[in-house]
Amino acid sequence: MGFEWYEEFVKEGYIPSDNELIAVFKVKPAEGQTLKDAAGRIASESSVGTWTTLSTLTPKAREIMAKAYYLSKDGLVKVAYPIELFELGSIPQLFSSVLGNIFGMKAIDKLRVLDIRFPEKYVRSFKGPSHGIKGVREKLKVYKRPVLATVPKPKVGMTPEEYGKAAYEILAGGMDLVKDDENLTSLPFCKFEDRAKAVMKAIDKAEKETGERKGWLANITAETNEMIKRLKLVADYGNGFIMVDILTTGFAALQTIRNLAEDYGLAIHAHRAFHAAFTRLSEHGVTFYLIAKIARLAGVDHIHIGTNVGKMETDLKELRATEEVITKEEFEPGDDITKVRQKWYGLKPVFPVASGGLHPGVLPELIDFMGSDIIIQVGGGVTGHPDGPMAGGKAVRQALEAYYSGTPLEEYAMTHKELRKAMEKWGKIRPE
Ligand code: CAP
Ligand code: MG
Repeated sequence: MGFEWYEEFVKEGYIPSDNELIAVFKVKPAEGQTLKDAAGRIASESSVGTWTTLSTLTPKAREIMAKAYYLSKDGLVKVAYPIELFELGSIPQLFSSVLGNIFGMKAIDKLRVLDIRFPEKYVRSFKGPSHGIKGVREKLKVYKRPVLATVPKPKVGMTPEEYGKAAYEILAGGMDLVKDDENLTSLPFCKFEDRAKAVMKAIDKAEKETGERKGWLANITAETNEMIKRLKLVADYGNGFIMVDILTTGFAALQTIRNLAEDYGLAIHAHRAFHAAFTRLSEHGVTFYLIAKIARLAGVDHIHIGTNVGKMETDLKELRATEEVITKEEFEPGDDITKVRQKWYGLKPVFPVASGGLHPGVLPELIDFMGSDIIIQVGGGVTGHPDGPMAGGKAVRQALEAYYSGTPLEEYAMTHKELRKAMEKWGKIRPE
């Protein structure tokens, strides 16, 4: 129509410069709309445009218009964005532009943001992880095998004393970290500071008994000023880690916390609760792969990415790519046209966390697929052991001993009671 100018945002064949941000979309136009109509709207609405032509259009606005430069017949659209469209160092503004209004446009029936290539200038405007994989391994003095964590279950419902007792048993049994669950923050029957006191006592006792370094993934998730208070309290107690539910706190809060955590020498464990609300549907939303890349920019040290054997829905190809893109210095998409090459310009790697429905019987398959440079969280698979959490921790360590000595679990279980009892209860089931 005469008042529209969306087609000015479509420049097929345009070759983006290295300094532009490139977004990859999967687009299903609404009834009566073409892919070109939809692509023009995406590039317009996520950069400088609106639904009608403007007499107020400035030369600068025209200069930084985004360009939909690649449209494929099966609905793949790539858009190039001049870097001046973005506030360097600000993740909220990235969401407000490329991950904002476009999801709600009538002309687009379904939209999924598959990947974003962040150019060098943008990547370098973030500090990234303060510890990275090496720094976390150094904190725990665990260098070769996966780092092990357990959430005391029930996920919520224990008093600080009960929680402290569970934490001691888990750590004395052999786990390196005790992790608060995603919805355990500061509750009437388990206030954050009371839990901190109980867990630190447990850590102290377990370290003395095992001679191993132990830690607490302290879930500080709350309003930002409260998170700052809890972060400082955790550091005062001498713990080396905090945990943040990064999608429920939001990236603005995470960026604040990230900088303070570095000042206090704390590594950040990122829990991704809420992600599946917008990552799971294959036709609409955002890939978790992209969320994980953004989390690396934001500077988390660990992030849950799914598993090949657990209870959470996981696409194996995506799992592999996600693990690679958060750990490698340079990601090459190979023949995967839905992803773009990404360099990290020295940003530290993020520890992949495998979690959800894990128990000793599935650990060999897990490590075969994800490798050893991971954090393995085993919640119910430790605290649900027939002989209790300490035996559960021992069973996990025995499963790893078996794996790294090349001994089948069943054989190792014959001479290791805790592993045998775990195998009797769960075998090698993959929980759903
Ligand atoms: C796992 C868990 C984690 C999930 C999150 C839970 O407990 O503590 O939050 O792993 O999923 O609450 O379910 P279990 P993801 O070990 O007892 O299953 O890791 O996919 O983000
Ligand atoms: Mg949990």
